[in-house]
Amino acid sequence: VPDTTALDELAGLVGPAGVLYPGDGLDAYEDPARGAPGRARAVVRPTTTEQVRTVVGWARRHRTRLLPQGANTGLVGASVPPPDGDGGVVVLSTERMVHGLEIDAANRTAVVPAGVRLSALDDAVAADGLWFPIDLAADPTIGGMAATNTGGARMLRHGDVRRRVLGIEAVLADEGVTVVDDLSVLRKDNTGIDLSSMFIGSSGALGIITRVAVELARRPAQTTCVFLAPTAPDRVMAVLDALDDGLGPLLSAFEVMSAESVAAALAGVDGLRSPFGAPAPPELTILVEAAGPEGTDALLLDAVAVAVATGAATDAVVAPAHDAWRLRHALTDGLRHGGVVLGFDVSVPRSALAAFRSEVRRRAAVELPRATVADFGHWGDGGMHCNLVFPTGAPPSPSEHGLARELVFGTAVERFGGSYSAEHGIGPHNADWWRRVTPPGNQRVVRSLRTLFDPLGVLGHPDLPY
Ligand code: LAC
Ligand code: ZN
Repeated sequence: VPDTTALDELAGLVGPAGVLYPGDGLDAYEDPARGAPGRARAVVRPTTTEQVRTVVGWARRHRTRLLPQGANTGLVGASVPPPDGDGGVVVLSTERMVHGLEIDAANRTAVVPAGVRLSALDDAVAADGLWFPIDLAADPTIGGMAATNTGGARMLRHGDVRRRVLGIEAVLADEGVTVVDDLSVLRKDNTGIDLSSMFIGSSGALGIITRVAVELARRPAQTTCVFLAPTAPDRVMAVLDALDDGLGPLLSAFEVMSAESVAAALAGVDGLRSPFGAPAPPELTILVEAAGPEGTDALLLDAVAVAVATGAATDAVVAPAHDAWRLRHALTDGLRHGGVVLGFDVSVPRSALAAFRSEVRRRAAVELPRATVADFGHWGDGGMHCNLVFPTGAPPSPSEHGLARELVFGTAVERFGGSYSAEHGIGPHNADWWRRVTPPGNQRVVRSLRTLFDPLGVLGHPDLPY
């Protein structure tokens, strides 16, 4: 645990406004979007890459753990200090690293300081007809998005962060406090091993990402959404096929929401409308988005008509895009109003989604009868947010929590060859599964990188598995 002298030294290095102490109210840095709050010794807020180097050098000298944090919207616990921590962890917030955004509109790229929020980047490039087309229910920082390799609801069309990053600048915690300068804005640059890629999805354990070069996209002229009710869960992929055939690359999202999730959102969040007007939502509601030039709406309606004609869907209604996404993004919040949510972000091959879902429901009815399964997710990418909701007055016991993890992760990974973290990355919430299923050789390679980049182990959450 650093003594006050060490913190005084830190304030001397980054200025008094650069360090916040527990008395300053650290809730925003200690309360996660999901899970238990943590406790930090202090929060340091550097403004530049050079200041990050200074802070990392300080952490090395004092053997103090630095926990990089963006907007603290992560869902696997990697951005908040440990709840039972002795207060020894210092949060390195990138929130003041927002100056010097460089936009090349004709190249459709931007070099973004790590602390810039997704919404701020979109605002800055809107006048050029551009956007960073990763859609989330939260507003994270670009550095955090890179460190966790965020997926989101338009991954089907635009990819995850890894697919849109052209280069990264990061500060290592090696002896020289090296700056890895790989900020290319070239789409084609095949000059050897891709260093930037190592930091994407690293949860901040290999280096502090300070700037990110990203590929932007043209904003579509027209965005249209339709809700569809599939005839049965195992016909959802037939609906996707019909839409793919009719829309090709114009198909930009294919989300599926269970009746339990939609009902919870309608009950718990104001101002939402039931997709099909009826009070009880169907077993599954598909949200389809098509985005492109004028005329995209007509193509979407034709493709929907084909899906209905083949018998894969029974009902379809056009919804204003804003309303459709408001409902979709309200699901997590809605569930939280209705109970205590254990959320699991899993994926399986798309062909196995329906079977996975019914197996989880079958097992949950037997093994966790107090829980309601309320799933929704990115079926177009094989992703499912598999939530188990317990009554508010009777939250899950530790043994129910353990059973739930085993049930959902075990079914996804061991039964269906899926992943225990489809898009939310690695953090304390799923570190045990990283150890359990990552091949031992791969674990050794990751730990070797860690030793090379951060030999003293001062970077990242102390409960990461590497
Ligand atoms: C979503 C978050 C939970 O898709 O990933 O809403
Ligand atoms: Zn998601």
